[in-house]
Amino acid sequence: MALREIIVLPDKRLRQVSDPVKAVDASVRALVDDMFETMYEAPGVGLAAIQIGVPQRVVTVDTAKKDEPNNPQVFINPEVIWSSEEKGTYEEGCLSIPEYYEEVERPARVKVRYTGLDGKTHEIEANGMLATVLQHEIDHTNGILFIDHISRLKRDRVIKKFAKAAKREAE
Ligand code: K1U
Ligand code: ZN
Repeated sequence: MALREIIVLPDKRLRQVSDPVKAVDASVRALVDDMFETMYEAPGVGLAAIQIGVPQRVVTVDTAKKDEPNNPQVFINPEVIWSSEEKGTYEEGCLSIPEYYEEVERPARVKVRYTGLDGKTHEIEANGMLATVLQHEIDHTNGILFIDHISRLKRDRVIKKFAKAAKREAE
């Protein structure tokens, strides 16, 4: 297991569409181990492989509350196959856009098809926090960020702020 660096805005890799995983082999299992270590250390409730610079469609999630035991979940090649008409609003954050939070409206319930670490196809119907985090992470695998779901004014403001910070750091 290894702690990996989380890439942040304006890193262009965050806009990359990740490749499907062809086989769940030892390299995918090692990637998943690194992702959990990185996600728990951050801390975060989800992570997509592209956030550590690996353009593969792999997502880790743990939405367990503080007083509950860990509930690590792995979604390989996840895709939303159904979403509810009903919407829900959550204040989202992103480990790749540190310390920025904004309300985002998304379908309240989704059905997701994915491959598990067992190499088999599974489906899960999610609601609440899990539905939000899954949609946020699947967006990452498609190069979409949660700020793409907010107003242009707010998005431009946050992109500018992170571009400025990166420029300052490079100087
Ligand atoms: O994908 C990511 O950047 C991780 C992100 C997931 C997420 C959070 C909230 C709504 C949608 C998606 C995070 O985990 S940000 C950190 C966070 O929300 C959190 C961290 C510790 C405890 C509880 C929440
Ligand atoms: Zn994110």
